[in-house]
Amino acid sequence: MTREVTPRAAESGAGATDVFRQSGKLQGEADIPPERVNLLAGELIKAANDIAEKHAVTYEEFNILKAWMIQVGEDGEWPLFLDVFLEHTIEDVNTRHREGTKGSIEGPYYVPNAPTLPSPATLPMRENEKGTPLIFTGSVKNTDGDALTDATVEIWLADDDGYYSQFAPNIPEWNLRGSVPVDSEGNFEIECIKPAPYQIPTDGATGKLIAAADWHAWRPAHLHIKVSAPGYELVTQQLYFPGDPHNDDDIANAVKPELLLDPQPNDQGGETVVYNYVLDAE
Ligand code: MBD
Ligand code: FE
Repeated sequence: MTREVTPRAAESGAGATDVFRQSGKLQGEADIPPERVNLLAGELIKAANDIAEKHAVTYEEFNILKAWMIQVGEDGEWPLFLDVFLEHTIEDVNTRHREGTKGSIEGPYYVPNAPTLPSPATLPMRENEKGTPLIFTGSVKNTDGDALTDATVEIWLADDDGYYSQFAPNIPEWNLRGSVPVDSEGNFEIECIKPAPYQIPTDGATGKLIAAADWHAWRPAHLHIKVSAPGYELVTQQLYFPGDPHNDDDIANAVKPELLLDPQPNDQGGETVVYNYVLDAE
């Protein structure tokens, strides 16, 4: 997949909208029963009316809301907006039953079918890719402690400037993205860089709302991971680094204490992080 992209929010938003449309996530759409639509849409509309009543929303505010919602669509930022402000709760209620490893939100910048790189793997990177070299290593087991030797660890991360390949210009297609089957013992090792803190696009409709409300647009530095194995629940996750000022103040509310890494200096001049996964059976 090749897409013309520039660093403007509308282009990264349009990219995220394209990726969502192609993702197959809408397959079950027609199956949501009317009772459920009535309940959810009804309560959402009631909540909006309650807010309008409680705060005596003016016509000026109502019209700005309309214009802003039109702009979110034009900028292609509904995936971004919903993943930042709502996905954390969706993720939480859908993974509460798990005994195994905690997940986190997927966000708008996952692209399926990244190149397969057997462990130990080095992610696709540019010559002189900026950032501290990072070795991410660990194991994948089930809740009984058995190694899952047919597991796959997918990983994607922003570069040192906070840009994701395929959503910003002039970055090789699969830069800092890969799909790593574990070794015969269920272990993996992935070499990449330590990601930088990430600011969500400020020039699109989502950024305009953030500025207008006097919020900030930052997410802490994070790795995105998906760990899968046949017969087990997919873990979609993010991992974070201690000391990041936005770990306690993530615009997307997606940090959990279980997702903080403990980086150690390694003898290659970079850092090593270890994370061991436990998957729940389906
Ligand atoms: C990201 O990189 C991200 O992970 C989320 C959840 C939202 C916007 C950008
Ligand atoms: Fe991200």
